[in-house]
Order: sequence, then C-alpha cells, then structure tokens
Amino acid sequence: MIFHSRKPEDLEMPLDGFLQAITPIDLFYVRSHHYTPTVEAESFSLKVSGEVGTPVALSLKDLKKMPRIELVGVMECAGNGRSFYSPRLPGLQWSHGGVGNARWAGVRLADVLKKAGVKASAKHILFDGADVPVGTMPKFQRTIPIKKALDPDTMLAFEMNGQPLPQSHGAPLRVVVPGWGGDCWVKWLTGIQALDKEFEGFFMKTGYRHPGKGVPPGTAVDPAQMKPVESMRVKSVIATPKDSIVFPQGMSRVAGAAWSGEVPLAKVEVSLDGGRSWNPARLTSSNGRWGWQTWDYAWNATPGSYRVQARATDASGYTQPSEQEWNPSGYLWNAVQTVRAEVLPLQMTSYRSSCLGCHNEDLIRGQKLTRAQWEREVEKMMRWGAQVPAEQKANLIDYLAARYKP
Ligand code: HEC
Ligand SMILES: Nc1nc2c(c(=O)[nH]1)N[C@H]1C(S)=C(S)[C@@H](COP(=O)(O)O)O[C@H]1N2
Ligand SMILES: [Mo]
Repeated sequence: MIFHSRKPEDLEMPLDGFLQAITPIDLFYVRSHHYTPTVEAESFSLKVSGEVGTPVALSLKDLKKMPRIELVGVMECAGNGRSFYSPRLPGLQWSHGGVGNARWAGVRLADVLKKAGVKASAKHILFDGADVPVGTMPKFQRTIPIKKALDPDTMLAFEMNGQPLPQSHGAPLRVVVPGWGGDCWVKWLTGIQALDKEFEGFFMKTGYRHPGKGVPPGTAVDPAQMKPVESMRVKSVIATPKDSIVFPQGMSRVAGAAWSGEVPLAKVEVSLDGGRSWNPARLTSSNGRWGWQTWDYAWNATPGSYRVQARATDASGYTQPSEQEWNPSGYLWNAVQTVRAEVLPLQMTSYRSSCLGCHNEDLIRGQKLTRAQWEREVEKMMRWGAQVPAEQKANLIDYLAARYKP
C-alpha cells in the first residue's frame, strides 16, 4: 500500500490492484477522517430515529435475520486523483488508487427504514459513525437523499469479500451507496436519522461539494453555489504497462480496470499514439452493474516510442475527457491517463542491461544529440561503469542517434 497517513489511517492501493477483478482486503484503500474506533459486534446497536413512526434499535443479530443482499460495488473517494490537479489543492494527495472493488453483503437500507416506519416527511437520511473527531474538528456525518436511500441496491453491509467487515473498513456495519462517492459510505455506522431537510453539518454544507461544472483554475467558489458530490464519473486506469517502461518488441498487453457511477460503463478503448486513434479493449470480468470491470488489449508491440492511453465511455455516450476541468476541492478526477512506453528492436535488448541500470529512460529521452555526441556519451558512460558488449556498441549508438536527435 502507499501510505499517506498512519493516524488517521489513509492508505492508497498501488497500480497493480487494477489488474484484479475483486480488490483483496489487504490492497483495499482506507480513508478515515478521524482515528479508527473499535465497535464491539456483541453489544452493537443501530439506532434508527427522526422522521419515523417508531424509533428502533437493532442488534447485529436482528439485522442478520432480515433478507440478505449481495453485490459487487466499486467505492471511490471523491478526491481520488487530486494530486493531478494544477494548481495543486490541499487534501490527501491521491494518485489513482483511492478506489477499490469489493463484494458487499448486508441488508437493504430501505428494509431497515421500513422497519422503523419511515414517514413521507423524510427527505434525507443522516448516517452517524462511531468515530470521534480529533480536537474541535467537525464530526464526519453525511446524508443522502431519500430516493437513493430507498434504492434496492443501497445497503448496510456487514461483510466484505465474504468476511466480516474489517475494522479499517467500518466494522461491524457500514453504508454501501453503489455508484456514489466513498464519502457517503459511512463506516462504523451506529445511527440513522430520517430528516425533513438536508443536514446542515460541515461535511454536507462545506465539505464534499462540487460546482457541477469546471471553473477557471484557482478560483474560489462559495460552498452555497456548489452541490454535494453524488454519482462518480466514468473512468479507466492503466495498470500495465507502467509509465516510462522500456521493453523488447513482441506480444504485450495493455490492461487495467474501468468503472462508472449512476450511468453504467459501456466500453473501454486503448490508444497507442496519444489519442489519435483508438482500439476497442476486451472487458475481462463480469462484476455487474456497480462493480468495476477489468479490461485487456493485446498489443503486438513494434519498436518505437508510444503514448499509451485508455478511455472509458458510459451508457449515455459520455467519455473521459482528455483535459480535466478544475474544481476547488479537487474532486472527481477522471481525465484520460497517459503512460509512456519505449519498445526496443530485438537486436537492442542489451540496451536495458547496459544503460538502464543506474538511471531510467527519462535521462536519455531528454537528450537531442548528433551521432558523434551520442558516441562520446556512450563512451563516457562506459568509463563510468556501463557494460556494453563490443558487438553491440555501434548498434546502440545508431539506435540512440536515430531516436533522440536534434
Ligand atoms: C554505472 C552507472 C551508469 C550506467 C550503466 C549508465 N549511466 Fe548514464 N549516467 C550515469 C550518471 C551517474 C549520470 C549523471 C547523472 C547526473 O549528473 O545527474 C548519467 C547521465 C547520463 C545522461 C545525461 C547526460 C550526462 O552526460 O549527464 C545520459 C544521456 C546518459 N547517462 C546515457 C546513458 C547511456 C546511453 C547509457 C548506456 C550506454 C548509460 N547512460 C549508462 C550513470 C550511468
Ligand atoms: N465514519 C466514517 N465513515 C467514513 C469515513 C470516515 O472518515 N468516517 N470516510 C469516508 C470516505 S471520505 C471514504 S472515501 C470511505 C473510505 O472507505 P474505506 O476506508 O473502507 O476505503 O469511507 C467513508 N466513510
Ligand atoms: Mo473520500
């Protein structure tokens, strides 16, 4: 995992996680605003109150007696990708891995609300977790509108990937809001209140808001002019190849995962030329409506420099943008990712062992030299310790001179 913070706990999934159809728990990202609380499963009680006919308190046993549902769902932090925004923004500096895809099991939130006799006056559902804020920081509390709360796929989950919910992910009970940002998937859930209006707390009225459109980079926007982040947007991430990779020509692949929010994922395409032409990728998982799908593109790689990209499109025809619009909190990053790859001719395979042991391609790619200059450069590197087989030296110089020329 990539450690952003140990306390509170904020961990990011590394890129290889996007090759897995279901994210194993030890790779699943963790995002906690406060310290991780311990909620005992035995004494656990979920209080349901507010705009209901009969407030109820339910134990874990009570919940497990209710009809069980299960689904694969991707959860993504609204701030995932924040580190790519320019100008930079405060907040966790996620790269791609503030997202994961798990199999969740539990009960319908709608069934729990019905048990308490939810009234027609209920417009928003407030979730309360057992975590306690640090200092005078506001408590992490989120509401979702009643329509999404009553959706048959909105769940209170006590299992993740067939195991009891792990402590870092909200044991013993958390909210699962398929298609929506991770911020409303409240962990360590102990209270539900039906409200007749949207909650006034910090994390609704100030935090997790988006202007609904891009604004000029660096602009401040009054939170009152913004709306809560709800649905996530269609997105794909390339797990392989890794950026700046150099590899010999031959069969290779481009692969990763793609997902969407309320509007389902429709397709994934791959470009090898920085977005000039696109080829369909194959979806390799069947994780259903709310899960992410792994995808794969078979690439018969011939020598050259490539800008590898993937783009996903949702069922409404909306495709990931090539340039990201800016917003003041760095939410909902979904611009197309670019990975640079260098494919070597077969006779050049010693290049990697000769030249990329001390530094990577970046240092070489930056040069624009004549053949004579490359010859002197290679000889300098050989004096510094580069091992170049005698019969490869001329080849190597030709290769560099052809590729990185003035
Ligand atoms: C033994 C380690 C080592 C190997 C192997 C090596 N280099 Fe370097 N290379 C260096 C070092 C050290 C630098 C200087 C880094 C700096 O000053 O920032 C460097 C810098 C460079 C630069 C930047 C320009 C310069 O001269 O500082 C180029 C281009 C370069 N190397 C090319 C190559 C090529 C081509 C090969 C293979 C023939 C190679 N290197 C192999 C250690 C190595
Ligand atoms: N009680 C509580 N629930 C919470 C949070 C929190 O800090 N406290 N963080 C939220 C945010 S911002 C995200 S992205 C997800 C992360 O869930 P995970 O740690 O299981 O990945 O949980 C959400 N639920
Ligand atoms: Mo989040």
